[in-house]
Amino acid sequence: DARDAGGTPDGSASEDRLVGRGIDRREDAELLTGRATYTDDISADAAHLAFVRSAVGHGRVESIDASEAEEMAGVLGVYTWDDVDASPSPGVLPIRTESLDCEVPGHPVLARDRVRYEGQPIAAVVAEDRYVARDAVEAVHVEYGTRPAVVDPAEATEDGAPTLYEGVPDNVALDAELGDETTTEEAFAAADRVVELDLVNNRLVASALEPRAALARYDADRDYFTVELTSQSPHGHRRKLSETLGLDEEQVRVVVPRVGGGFGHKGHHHPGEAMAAWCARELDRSVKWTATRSENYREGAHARDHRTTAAIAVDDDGTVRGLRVDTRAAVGGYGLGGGASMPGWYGRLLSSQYRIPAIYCRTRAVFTNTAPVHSYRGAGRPEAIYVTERLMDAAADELGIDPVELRRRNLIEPDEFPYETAVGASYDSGDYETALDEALDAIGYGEARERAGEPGDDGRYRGVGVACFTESTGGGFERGVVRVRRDGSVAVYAGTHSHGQGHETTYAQLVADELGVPYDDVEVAEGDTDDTADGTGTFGSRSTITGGSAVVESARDVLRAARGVATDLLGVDAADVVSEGGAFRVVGRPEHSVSFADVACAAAEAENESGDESDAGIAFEASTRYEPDGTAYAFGTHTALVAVDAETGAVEIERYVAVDDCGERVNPTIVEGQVHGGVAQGIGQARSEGAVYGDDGRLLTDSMLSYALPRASSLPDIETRATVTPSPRNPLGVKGIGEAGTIAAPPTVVSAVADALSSFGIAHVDMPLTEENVLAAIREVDGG
Ligand code: MCN
Repeated sequence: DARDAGGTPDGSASEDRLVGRGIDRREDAELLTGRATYTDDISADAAHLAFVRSAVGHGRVESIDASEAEEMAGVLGVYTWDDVDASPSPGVLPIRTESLDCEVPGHPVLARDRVRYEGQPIAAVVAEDRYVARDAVEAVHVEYGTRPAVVDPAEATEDGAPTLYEGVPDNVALDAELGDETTTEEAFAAADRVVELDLVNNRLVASALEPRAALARYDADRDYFTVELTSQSPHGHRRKLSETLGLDEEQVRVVVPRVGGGFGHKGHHHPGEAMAAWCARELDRSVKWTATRSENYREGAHARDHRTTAAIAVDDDGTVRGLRVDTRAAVGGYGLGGGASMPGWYGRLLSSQYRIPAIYCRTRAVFTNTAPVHSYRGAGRPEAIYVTERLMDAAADELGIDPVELRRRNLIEPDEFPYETAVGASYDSGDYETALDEALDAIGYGEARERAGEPGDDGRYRGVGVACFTESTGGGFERGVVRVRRDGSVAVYAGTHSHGQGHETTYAQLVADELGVPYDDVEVAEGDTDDTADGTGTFGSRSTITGGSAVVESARDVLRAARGVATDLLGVDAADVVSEGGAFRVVGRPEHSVSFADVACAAAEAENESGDESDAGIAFEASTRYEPDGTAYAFGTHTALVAVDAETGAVEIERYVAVDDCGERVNPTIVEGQVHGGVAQGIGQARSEGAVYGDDGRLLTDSMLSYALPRASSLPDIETRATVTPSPRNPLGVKGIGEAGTIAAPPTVVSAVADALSSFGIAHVDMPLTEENVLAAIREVDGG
């Protein structure tokens, strides 16, 4: 049992509990040795789907000539919108257009007559194998009436900008407000100083190891689809697929095998999945689609891409009086959840860790001739924290107050929780100053501050950066099922779906503790819509809070039922029975006991006698639909030391310290791994990543040669520490951790680089901090 071996108790775990131990992830052996089955590994004698994609960023499709492709040996079909239109399927991806301020027709699975981003699917080709399919794609000839494109969300709202939809002259899909404009104006008028910043939050694309893929099978007799695909949300995908295909959800089963990373973009519904299913029905044959790496970059979905003008109102003593934020965020050619849900996930986090009495945020979600924008690890929260933290540094600079001191003066205090922010967030719990001090202590802030802004012996300028953050985690409902078989083994099912997070390990820790059974007796399965009646999925660092609590509640129900059976078997009063160490014992008579497995066997026998065959072999089962009692707000402080070469613009991160608080930690090693991954991605955004479009809407960064992921050599050792402030809003006291690193790292690194360049009079440099961009910033203040 992992209680005796393999675990590395970190001091917070009690002797016999698994929760709190850094047990090795049980899924890793399979993942690391290449034995895991991913969607593309399943062949099922499938035909292959590939797409003819728009070669232009904006235009009309004048003609499509597929005759040459149709004649090619091995080609089974070439389809355009007219074919989809003539079928019973609506063929339009459900992208919550109803939540937008304007009427737009939605994202057709194949272009109707207009293309609004380079890479938009125009025709679908199905062939016997993937090579023939790709050759046939090359043989389809499309003529375009090219239109001027607009790719920058700020430019898209200016007069005279090209428009994507006739009925939306300013390209604004959604114009939303949060906070109180009048109070904020009053706060600004009364403040000693106002500091303003223009900020760019660069456009990112998830670079998961596994590109998106789908394998659809169709059973004509039952009019029933089974779709295996790469998803973070099996039930979400079932709902969206059924809407796109015009089916009842009962006609679709979604099965999600191993997923090689998601980072947000596998929660989004892409044309490829829907068309694989549509073609499977059309051809009465299994059809598989696997995106190439370039296709992944072309229609991502993408994320971030904000242009923001923000201001902070402060008094000379460092008291923050207000924030004013005006953001234009790209949603791409077709309005999507990521853009449209921005006021909630973005604006609502702007108060960060601070007591800010007045905040006003205007957010415009803007159509641009770019790939659909959805979410990327953090989804709105990194953008918000970036704004607030950059403003804190700018205000400190203006006031001549140490940036840490300015933050400290405005922190919400531990006894102020629950705390309502000016943008309507209700923070559950926090001890911000302790985490801040831990970070400062770890990095040696005092000494670092003394060296900051000055060239060292090697001629490079040192800087220290700090960012404090909060993060909304959890939300919505989740389903958790616990089933005990007659041999006492336990199967756990949840509506979430791990795509790298380690749920198989952490859910097993939770359930084994509740039931008091050996860890190895608990199996965890996710990803089959047949296993749980409903479910929400894995995103927004919600799984532990919602899925973890759901399986724990079910385990508690199971334990109650088992205790009843044990009481009967032991022939004593219920009050005299305790469960411990995988057995039920009579109080005061420890030798008088019955094992969990014997109880399960007895319960299964009784079930058999009742004659219900569907339950054969099942001793106990409980299913819980759990919804937390409000959002849990994780938090922390990250800090970094950098060295900047002012001759070349090269940035080196010399040290990086992350102090995170995600409440009780189920598995501190997994938590640490999540922080490492998130920080690596956050550093990627800060230093090198960015999807770049030409003015004509052509994507210039369509491969890993041009989209610069961080490499091991550009990452520092990531030092992690933790504080533990439980959340009162769920039974586990947990908060999420999956996205903390991507939220904290960008402002931390930019803060450190700006600090290093302070003697040049530089207060801010936009991401990514490539050598080119850093040099340009130095040259600009140097007067060229
Ligand atoms: N955990 C814990 N104690 C806590 C909180 C979490 O032990 N207090 C553990 C959990 O049990 C789980 C892991 O840490 O095994 C992450 O849990 P949680 O914070 O609840 O987040 P989710 O499982 O919901 O994961 C979502 C989050 C998001 S939104 C993205 S994007 C993301 C991420 O997780 N994408 C990832 N981490 C990723 N990690 C990998 N390897 N690959 C991705 O695509």
